[in-house]
Amino acid sequence: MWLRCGCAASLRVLASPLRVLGLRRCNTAAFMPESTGFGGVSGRSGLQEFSVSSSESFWAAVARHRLSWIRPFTAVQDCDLSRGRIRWFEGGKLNVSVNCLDRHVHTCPDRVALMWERDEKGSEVRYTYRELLEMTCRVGNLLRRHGVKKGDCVTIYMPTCPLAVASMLACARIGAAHNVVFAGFSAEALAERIRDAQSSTVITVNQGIRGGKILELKKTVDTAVQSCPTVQQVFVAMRTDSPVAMTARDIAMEEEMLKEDVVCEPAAMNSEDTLFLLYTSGSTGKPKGLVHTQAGYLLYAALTHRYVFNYHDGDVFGCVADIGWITGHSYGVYGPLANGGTTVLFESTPVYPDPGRYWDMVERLQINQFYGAPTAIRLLLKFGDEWVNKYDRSSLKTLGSVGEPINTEAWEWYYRVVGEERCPVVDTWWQTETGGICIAPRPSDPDAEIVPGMAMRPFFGIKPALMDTEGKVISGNDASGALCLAQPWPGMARTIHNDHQRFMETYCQPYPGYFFTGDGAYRSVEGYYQITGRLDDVINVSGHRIGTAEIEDAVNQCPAVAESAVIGYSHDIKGQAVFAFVVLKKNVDVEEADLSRQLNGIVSEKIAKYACPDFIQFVQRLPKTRSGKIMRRVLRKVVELDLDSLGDLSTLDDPAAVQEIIQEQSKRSYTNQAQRYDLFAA
Ligand code: 6R9
Repeated sequence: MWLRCGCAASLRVLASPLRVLGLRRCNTAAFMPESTGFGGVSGRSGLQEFSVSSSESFWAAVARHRLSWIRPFTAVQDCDLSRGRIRWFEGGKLNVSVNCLDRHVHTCPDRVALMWERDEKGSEVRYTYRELLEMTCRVGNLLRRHGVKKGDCVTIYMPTCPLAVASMLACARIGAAHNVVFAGFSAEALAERIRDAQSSTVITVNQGIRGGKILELKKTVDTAVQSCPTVQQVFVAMRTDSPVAMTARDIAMEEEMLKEDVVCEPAAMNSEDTLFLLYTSGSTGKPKGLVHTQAGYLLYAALTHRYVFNYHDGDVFGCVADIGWITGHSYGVYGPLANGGTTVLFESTPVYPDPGRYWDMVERLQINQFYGAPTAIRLLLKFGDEWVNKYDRSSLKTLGSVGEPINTEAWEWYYRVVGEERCPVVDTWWQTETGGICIAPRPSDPDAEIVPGMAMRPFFGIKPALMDTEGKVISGNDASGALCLAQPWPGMARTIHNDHQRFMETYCQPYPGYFFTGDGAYRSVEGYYQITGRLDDVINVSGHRIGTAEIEDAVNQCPAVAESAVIGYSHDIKGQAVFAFVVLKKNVDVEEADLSRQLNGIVSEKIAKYACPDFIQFVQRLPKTRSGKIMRRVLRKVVELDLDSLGDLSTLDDPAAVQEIIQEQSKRSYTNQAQRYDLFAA
């Protein structure tokens, strides 16, 4: 049973005067109150220029104004990107949960903080700021009583729900870091993240429920912790009524929470203490635990939430991302709560029980800003406009998109059908590493143009740079290059947990003095940015990052497999899908169909279902360079049937390998195979 303290009251707060004023060129102070101290800065573009050229003054004013400090900071920043040293607001002390809860409880205790859109349609539950604070304090006290200390890292393996949010905030309250692991990850993937984070405490639920299907989360944790010697205790909350087997290590969470006080002394944290780890895929097999710290992260999440989405007091913010991803952290939890907002926690899928789910929810919860992923938009547009038009969407003011490039067709449909051509669509580019949105069409001067499918404008404090193949900055417009960020900003990740060297190699060393994003971008004649995709071996399936090396590692564990090469190819709904080329060991005599099933089983067991190959082609050998590197670039062209641009094959050890694969491909008609769409990955 979910613990709820007190009664739920839904109180919508009146629009602030700011909403009425909007952004006027002449009224910069009404748009951003801090700007009165910026001396002569006017308009959005003036603010952007100031935020980049006088970055210290900008961030100091914003940090003083928007965060509650226990002790003020003494230095705004101490950063050197070339050395991978990133520090903001040092000397300052604060508590993130106080910033997200207590200060709003003082001013508006009965304002709704969370609207939990449960998987079961029409059974939403609201939590006020007072209730969320009480729940957080109980969890904080519970964790403390069970020995969780400042500096520990708690792994959270839960569906998107209020108790997961309270658990995150409780960690922040007592000074522990959290490590939320997406509840779709397998036991092995979970175990790897628990071990790397050295967690001794895990929080989970008996079962999850998504799209009407039961997910045995506690069982997954049981399997995972068998290979995690650090784990001493597992808190188990009850999402469904089904009892689960409890071991000596397990603690019934709600039962124990009831014994705790609703007041919990917040820890005074240094600005640069760790707030959380979040694992994400890179171009090697091992996921990276990116480290985000307290003040800078929270400030950046709050500021972007306020200005990119034009969020105002009283609005209902509907981010449908799972809390297991950075989007769920920054725009499901921290950004909206730091701003005293009302945030929706979406537990279901876009098509459950039918493809009208999102818009039914928009009407029921009166959502003002809707933030979703292109993969879901592409899926829904195939079901037709009726599913959208059935519901009243007049509450909507801004539509957001995140996770991958949004194609023009999906953008147009989102704008025209969902938003009735009234709501700006903000295509927001950012990453787990950046902590918050870095490039988006808004904020901008009022009525400034928005170009479909373009992220367009850098946010305050963000200075993008495009690099050519020689590592030089490209100065002109109408040019493409490797996207870097030329100066530090408070929201950026500080390091990779236990592996600063990898942080340096991945982000700081490719272009010394710059942060390298791993993405390519085009800068238009007008100076707008368009993200063109990853430059490394990371693919993006339904907006979820996955390294080709991670999938290859899993596939190669099958005893019949000698080696494999995994690539991403275009897929009309998922954005990218997974194609695996597999070389079998000699004398293996298994039906290909059986082997394909086996390999899919291994990938879903080692990683997650969404990482399973959509197609597997068994080949005699892989195209390699003379130094033994697999030429994935060539395989990608073959799969995309772009045989005219295979490029330079002269470095190949044996070009006949490519011909063999092409011949093998032409024997099969991949287009006839139904494209599998796995809802769990949606
Ligand atoms: C927030 C998030 C980051 C990678 C990023 C890029 C891709 C995200 C995008 C986008 C084009 C957008 N990406 N947003 N590509 N347009 N609006 O998704 O974080 O899971 O770390 O993924 O996703 O390739 O580098 P994360």
